[in-house]
Amino acid sequence: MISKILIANRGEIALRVLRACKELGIATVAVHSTADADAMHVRLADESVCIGPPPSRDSYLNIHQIVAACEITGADAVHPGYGFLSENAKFADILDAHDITFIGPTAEHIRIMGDKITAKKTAQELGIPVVPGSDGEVKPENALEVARKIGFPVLIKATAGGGGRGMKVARSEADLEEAVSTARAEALAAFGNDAVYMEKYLGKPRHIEIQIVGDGAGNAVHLGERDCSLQRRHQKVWEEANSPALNVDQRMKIGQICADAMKKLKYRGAGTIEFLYENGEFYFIEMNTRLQVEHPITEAITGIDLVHEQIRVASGGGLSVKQEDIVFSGHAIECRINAEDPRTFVPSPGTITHFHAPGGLGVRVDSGAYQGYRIPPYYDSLIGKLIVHGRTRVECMMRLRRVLDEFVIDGIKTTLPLFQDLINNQDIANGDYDIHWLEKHLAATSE
Ligand code: MV4
Repeated sequence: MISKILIANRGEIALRVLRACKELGIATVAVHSTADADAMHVRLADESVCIGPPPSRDSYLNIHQIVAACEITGADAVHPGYGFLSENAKFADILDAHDITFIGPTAEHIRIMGDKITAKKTAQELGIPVVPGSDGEVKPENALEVARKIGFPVLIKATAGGGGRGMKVARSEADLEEAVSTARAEALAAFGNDAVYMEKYLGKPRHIEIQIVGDGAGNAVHLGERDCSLQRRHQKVWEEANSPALNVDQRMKIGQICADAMKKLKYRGAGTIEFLYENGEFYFIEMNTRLQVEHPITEAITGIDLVHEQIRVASGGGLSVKQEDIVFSGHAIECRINAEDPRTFVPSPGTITHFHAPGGLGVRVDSGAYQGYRIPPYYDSLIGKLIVHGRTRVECMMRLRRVLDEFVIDGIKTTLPLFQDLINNQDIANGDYDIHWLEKHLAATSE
């Protein structure tokens, strides 16, 4: 059993995890850098420990400090949130060696999914459809032969990649040599590893991801999909569940494939299987072995608290639900509220002089922000998430329009005006968008 959880994170996700712990009657420990002493999650936790100066590597990424904070407070488990140490296999191993429960998958599963080639190979062996491509790593001298076999256009990706770094398109043979060498150089600079692989390039896909949870003993369920196609520079901006592009049969079919794969893997914890979706087909790209930012839209349409499930399976308690009990009800949209200029996306830290969150039926605001809160400049600019639920997509959109009008955040720039724009756009109303839509829209409306 878990009796005290240390939350190794900050901001809205630390607060989110804290709320789940409280609902389960589990004691909480917040950790924070010196820049976050006045954060909401620190105030609401039962205990808190300052773990270092503002830079993440000295505080939220400092494994020694976090383990020490567990020892000092007697925490018997750590929830890593997302980002920071959430997909760090070495951290999971170290906690294990200290008999502290890591609320997440095994270190082995984190490692498998952290290497994109091993992840793809594993997914394929588990029966998940993958993007056609090279069989593992591609060396520069073999690139042409592999690309001809796949057919142009092809995409070169970094094995250690993620977030689009070390990714280059080659539209024809003439582009190939340069694409491979720049992908390798970028991969080496970003990840210290220049290994690359090759895939068929999909031109206008949607990004659709399946939420799964497993108990580590061979039981797993899927909680449907999220459509995360609306993003800018690999940062998601707006997510929705269900995807406007899928019908119930497609949802249940790909969901079952993912749940069955996770049963075979004996996966423990929450995870997300990411696909590109084009012309009615799903193509696996990667798997995230953590709770994701956009998990609340799945919670809204299923009524299932994913952090409760994570804690249950980490303590050996098993899943609270069977697949046949999971019902997908209505539609949910999440808007990521960043402290950024809504047009340039330049960060805008500073003091919030006025903060009024909206309310009413179907409205959830996950945020550690409050009036008078000073946003430190050291971390990512996500200051909150607005999640709106309705019985239909139309009702959800109408509600979102009402809710955006109520939301007040003064003193800093935020991305709220961007959502005012999107909610009035015809393509968005029609659900007619792919992974390139938002960047094209921003370029077209900045002229
Ligand atoms: C692709 C692709 C097209 N074809 N793979 C971007 C980050 C990464 N993790 C995978 N990515 C892509 N992989 C093939 N074979 C296009 C992207 C991509 C993308 C994917 C999801 C969401 C937004 C994106 C924006 C640009 C490119």
